[in-house]
Amino acid sequence: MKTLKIAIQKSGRLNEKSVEILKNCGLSFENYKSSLISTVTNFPLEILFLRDDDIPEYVQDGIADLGIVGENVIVETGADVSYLQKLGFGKCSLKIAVKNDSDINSVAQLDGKVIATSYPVILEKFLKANQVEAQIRNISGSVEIGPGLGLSDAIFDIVSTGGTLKNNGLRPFTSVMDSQAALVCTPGLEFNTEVLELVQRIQSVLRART
Ligand code: PRT
Ligand code: ZN
Repeated sequence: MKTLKIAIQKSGRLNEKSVEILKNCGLSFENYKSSLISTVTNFPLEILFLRDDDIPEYVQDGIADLGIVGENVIVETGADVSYLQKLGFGKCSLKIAVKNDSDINSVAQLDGKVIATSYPVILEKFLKANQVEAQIRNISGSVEIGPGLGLSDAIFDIVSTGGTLKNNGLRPFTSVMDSQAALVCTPGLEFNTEVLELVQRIQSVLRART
């Protein structure tokens, strides 16, 4: 029997819920803050703790067989992975927002404007689909600060409660995609016996919640 590897976020918004769902599946493992790998003692599985950005490519390349990561990160990296199950946590939307007093109210009005984002791939696809030519400014964090500093006319970022936008004097005007954490696997592993067993256990944990 092959020991599978599952990649989950080491720390951040998805870490706790990822660990929780695996434990609720009856998997027994140590979860030390400092360890990057943990062996499940009652199932042929190892858990790799990684930066979320690296998970889609690790799964695509088969370095990890499975992964738990936000759909937004999968789409942004363009990794070729197979979706097994949406997990119902880490829910958010990717939205375009402008300053409260901006006169931009439609996607077409973004033409010729500067948009700051950490998700340039998703944004570029969206703009292309809408035949809008805007300049994308790739920023790795604190994107919401851009319009206030005159760095950009708009931002494209993750929104969950909307509190951060509000606190920075921004209003969202269009939603590009919804996202949540998903269980994915390397293409071709969908019907592996242990993968199927794990998916079944996760589905019964999810069913018990509703
Ligand atoms: O260190 P590592 O690279 O692993 O983590 P990270 O810092 O890149 O990601 P992390 O932990 O912040 O987020 C992991 C995933 O959680 C994201 O890829 C999304 O799939 C999901 N998620 C859900 C969110 C949010 N909700 C969210 N609100 N990711 C980020 N945010 C940010 C948002 O950009 C905003 O700046 O949180 C801020 C607060 O949001 P509001 O709207 O609630 O104010
Ligand atoms: Zn990240």
